[in-house]
Amino acid sequence: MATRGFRRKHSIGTSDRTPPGQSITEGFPVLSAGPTPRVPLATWTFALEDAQGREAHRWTWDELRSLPATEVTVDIHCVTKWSKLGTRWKGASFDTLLRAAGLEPPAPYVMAFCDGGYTTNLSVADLRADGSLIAYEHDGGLLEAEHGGPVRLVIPHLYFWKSAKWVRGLRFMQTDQPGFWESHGYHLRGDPWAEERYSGD
Ligand SMILES: Nc1nc2c(c(=O)[nH]1)N[C@H]1C(S)=C(S)[C@@H](COP(=O)(O)O)O[C@H]1N2
Ligand SMILES: [Mo]
Repeated sequence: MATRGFRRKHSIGTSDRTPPGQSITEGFPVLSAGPTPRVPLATWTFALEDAQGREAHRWTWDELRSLPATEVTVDIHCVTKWSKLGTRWKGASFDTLLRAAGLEPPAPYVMAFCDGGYTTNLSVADLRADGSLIAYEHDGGLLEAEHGGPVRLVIPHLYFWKSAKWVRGLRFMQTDQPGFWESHGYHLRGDPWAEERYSGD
């Protein structure tokens, strides 16, 4: 297995920042399992739910955007083998949400849920990792709908399917349960540096 510091000097489209099997793209491909949902910002909310599905806290669009913001510049890696280096995002960190809600995580995992029905599972530790964000801006402008606007997760140290577009909330879970792609054979965690593409990798 290739390691992070390994340089493939003679291959085009990789660098020491591309995980094994990935190639750099200059574009920004759109990968969606269904149509792009459109939700009016006036009724949009983002919720944290306890393990029983009870709402612990919710933010409107204006409330979310008035929380202390975090900006990150990160590399992203899609399991379909493209990587994009140096992407810029702005949003609220998970710790900012917890602090604003006055909550301690009641369980070690979450299921992210989205408009359109997409779900993906994450650990609280991965949500809290450096670079992870609940993002509403990309590259200096509001997040485009096709890329997950108004709000998406950005979990750059995991394959990009974990970065749920059109995210509407996080439901805490006591145990790690598969989301949409994870129940179709993809890895429960999806670390690109360990090539955790499929369950069993
Ligand atoms: N709600 C939702 N989120 C999603 C997806 C999706 O189909 N629906 N696709 C995932 C996959 S497989 C990838 S690679 C990225 C793609 O994000 P992009 O379209 O902005 O490149 O979003 C992830 N988040
Ligand atoms: Mo993907």
